[in-house]
Amino acid sequence: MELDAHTTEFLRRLEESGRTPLHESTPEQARARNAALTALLGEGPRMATVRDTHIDVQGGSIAVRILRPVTDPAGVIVYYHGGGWVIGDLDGFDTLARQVAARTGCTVVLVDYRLAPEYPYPIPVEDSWAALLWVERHRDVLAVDRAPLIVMGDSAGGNLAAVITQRARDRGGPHINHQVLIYPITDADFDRASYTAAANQLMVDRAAMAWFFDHYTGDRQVRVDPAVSPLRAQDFSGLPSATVLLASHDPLHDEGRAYAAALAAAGVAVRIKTADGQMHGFFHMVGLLPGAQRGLAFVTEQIAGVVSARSAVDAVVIGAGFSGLYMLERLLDLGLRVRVVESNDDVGGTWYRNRYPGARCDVESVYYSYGFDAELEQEWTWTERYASQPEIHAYLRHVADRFALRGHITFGTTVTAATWDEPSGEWIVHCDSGEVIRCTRLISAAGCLSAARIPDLPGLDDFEGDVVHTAAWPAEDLALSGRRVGVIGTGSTGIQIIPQLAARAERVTVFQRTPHFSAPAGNRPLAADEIARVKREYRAIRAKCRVNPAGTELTKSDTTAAALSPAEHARLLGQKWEAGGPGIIAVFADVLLDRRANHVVASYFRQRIAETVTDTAVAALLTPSGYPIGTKRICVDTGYYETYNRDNVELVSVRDTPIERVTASAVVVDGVDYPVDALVFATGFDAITGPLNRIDIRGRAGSALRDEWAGGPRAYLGVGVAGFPNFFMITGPGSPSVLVNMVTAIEHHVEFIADIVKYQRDKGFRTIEPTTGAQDAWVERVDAAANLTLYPQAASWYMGANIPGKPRTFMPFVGGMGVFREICDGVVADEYRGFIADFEQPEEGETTDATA
Ligand code: NA7
Repeated sequence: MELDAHTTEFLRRLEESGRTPLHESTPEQARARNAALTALLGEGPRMATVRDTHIDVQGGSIAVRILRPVTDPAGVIVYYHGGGWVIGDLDGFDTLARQVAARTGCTVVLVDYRLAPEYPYPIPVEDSWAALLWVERHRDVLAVDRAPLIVMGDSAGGNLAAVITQRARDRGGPHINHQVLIYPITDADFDRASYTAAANQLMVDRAAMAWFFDHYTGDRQVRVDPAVSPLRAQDFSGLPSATVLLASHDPLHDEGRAYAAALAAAGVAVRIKTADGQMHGFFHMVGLLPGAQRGLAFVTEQIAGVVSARSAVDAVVIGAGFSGLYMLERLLDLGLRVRVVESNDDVGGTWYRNRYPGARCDVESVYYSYGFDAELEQEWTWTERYASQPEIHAYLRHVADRFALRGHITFGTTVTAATWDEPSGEWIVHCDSGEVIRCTRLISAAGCLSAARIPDLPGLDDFEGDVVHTAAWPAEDLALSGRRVGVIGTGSTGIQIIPQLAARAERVTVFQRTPHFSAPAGNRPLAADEIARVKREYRAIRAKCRVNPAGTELTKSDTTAAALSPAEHARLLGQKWEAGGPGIIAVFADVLLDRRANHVVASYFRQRIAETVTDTAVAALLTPSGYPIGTKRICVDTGYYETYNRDNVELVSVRDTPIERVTASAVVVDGVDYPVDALVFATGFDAITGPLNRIDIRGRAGSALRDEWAGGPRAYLGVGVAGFPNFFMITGPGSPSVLVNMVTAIEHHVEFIADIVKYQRDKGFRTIEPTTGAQDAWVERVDAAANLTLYPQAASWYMGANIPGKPRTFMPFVGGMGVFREICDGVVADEYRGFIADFEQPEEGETTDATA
């Protein structure tokens, strides 16, 4: 990442003016130069009053400046300025303090603690503490009686803010509601990577930091005391929530990140952001560096969120997988107070629960990852073409830690019901823990494939062995060695797990209802040069993913099968088969549109199965028929068909003779007992609607979502439902979701939702939801689009056909990612066409169109 162009120019001019490096200056010279620089900052916003006063401290007195905004103060911020404990004063931070006061509506108290080397450690800490106690004692004079108390500081001021926040906790008060740390000094360690990086030696460099420390405290023993290096504290629990803003080009970057991580690990809610292309000191240069405005906007949004706190939160997000984590990140960015409720005891969602042997993604890892943060994609390195479950889970854990998200997530808790409460304009969310949370917005990030399903087989309760669904695989793994394992289900999951089970168990009996089409995955380690290419071009690759139909870098073929000869068919199919992966289904433009094209591809697969499986009767059973290829999700495998050539693997067809029953030790099919010690259910999910229907969601007038959807799901753009105000779904029914790269689809919907929430807030709309008319038209369009394809011809989970009694409708939107994005962009450009919004609690029949 490049240094911001304005900063580069600023530093160039500074160089031209012939400045002496800080560490070669005397404190007096440094202070004089700093005063000259801060004189350039211009005036801040007008305040109701600005008053300087002196407060008594041990051995003297210090000045404080009280900046009161024009509105009634919503809170009070005690601000400790930066300057390495050696430089900085009230005037130099006046502009910044005014900006903070005006943007947050809080009174800001700027503290002029005494400076080193004349007043070394611990004097600045004691002065800062005295100022905090003074503010607490003068709440009435400051007109902030019960308002939130926030401490804030940058650099050395961030250090003081962190130190006194720890002290306030340890001494039982004053009660601090929030801490804001701008590139804080948290540790006296000059050897972290960001400290030594050449690119970070800018206005404040490693030598300058050493100079500051030497003036503050020469005693190296003292420097490791938490009152100098707060990162060295033993315990971070019980500290107030924190906003941490760092700069990318800053020696202090890593220790700021480490401090945020320590807080988050102790369960403190932390909001952290690294300002790209910015250097140490950028934050208070409002008026000089545009980056300072952006930093200010981020920080003051967070503070505004704290001071507007009521008992309710602004949003509850259900689920902490790919979608929940990113939704949380975006909403926190808007300064919202968010609670994520997650059933599992860790982040990851689908990628937490599906930890069965062989679990792996069927979208290439370099695409199946977040594209919203350029730093994240540079720092994470995928090791294989298709990532395994442990690697994806590790990635999501990394994301949660990197963006300090854990503090906002309640783990091990399931949302059971959510009811719209008209008088308060809030959702009342019930959890299985008994907790009830009120929120203004309810967002489902519950996933498309999270409601796992075990079919109702007669006698299953009598079975004495282990019964495991692949999506609830035991953390301690399943004992396989020397055991006979029965597997039910041969979809993507069955096809992944069966070769693994065959290699480890004594015997595997596969009960197959429908054979699926499977292509070789072609998985392999990623080479260093491939990774380098991707990282170099990542921004452009992500741009393609956003507009390409499948949400990956790959485009669809524009040649139909009819336009090619049989020899060309064979050649292209051979190439795709060798390359591996699900891309073979897009070999011709019309595979999913034209029966003949589809037949060409299906025949090729059938031929490969016949060539691979040695027993012709088994090969015949494994050969799919009766539905077009691709209309049930295409599977990818590693050695699946070869597995049936092993002696310890047996295939039992249950297509014509379904499983009769299960006994204590066997599965019975057509009167024959197949003895098993463990039963593995790879029987799939109540897809897309299942996770939502498991929750009793009730919208206006108590109407239940389950009832509204009894005849099939009805939603607008897969994101909202008429009659369910302020309710949003990430990749809900009627969006591309499972037909494209899920992560691209998730990022798009999350961003759409974040934008609509911001729009709603900016306009002051109390509620927003789709109109019935727009929803009906969209449902019709989704249906019509599906009917142009061969998809509805298969009894697939896309159709709801795998769940007895579930209505048969094709649930995802088949138009592809790019088309869907364009449609959504059009809706936004038309001021959220198809949504209605209310300003106030609506009287009967009274609504306001969002476009009004
Ligand atoms: P799928 O694709 O829904 O596969 C489930 C399998 O279980 C499938 O073969 C089903 O046969 C079979 N099944 C379900 N119920 C029964 C009963 N009662 N008896 C016998 N066989 C049964 O789930 P997966 O977990 O494999 O994959 C889901 C998605 O996750 C996948 O598409 C990827 O996107 C990732 P059926 O085909 O219904 O006849």
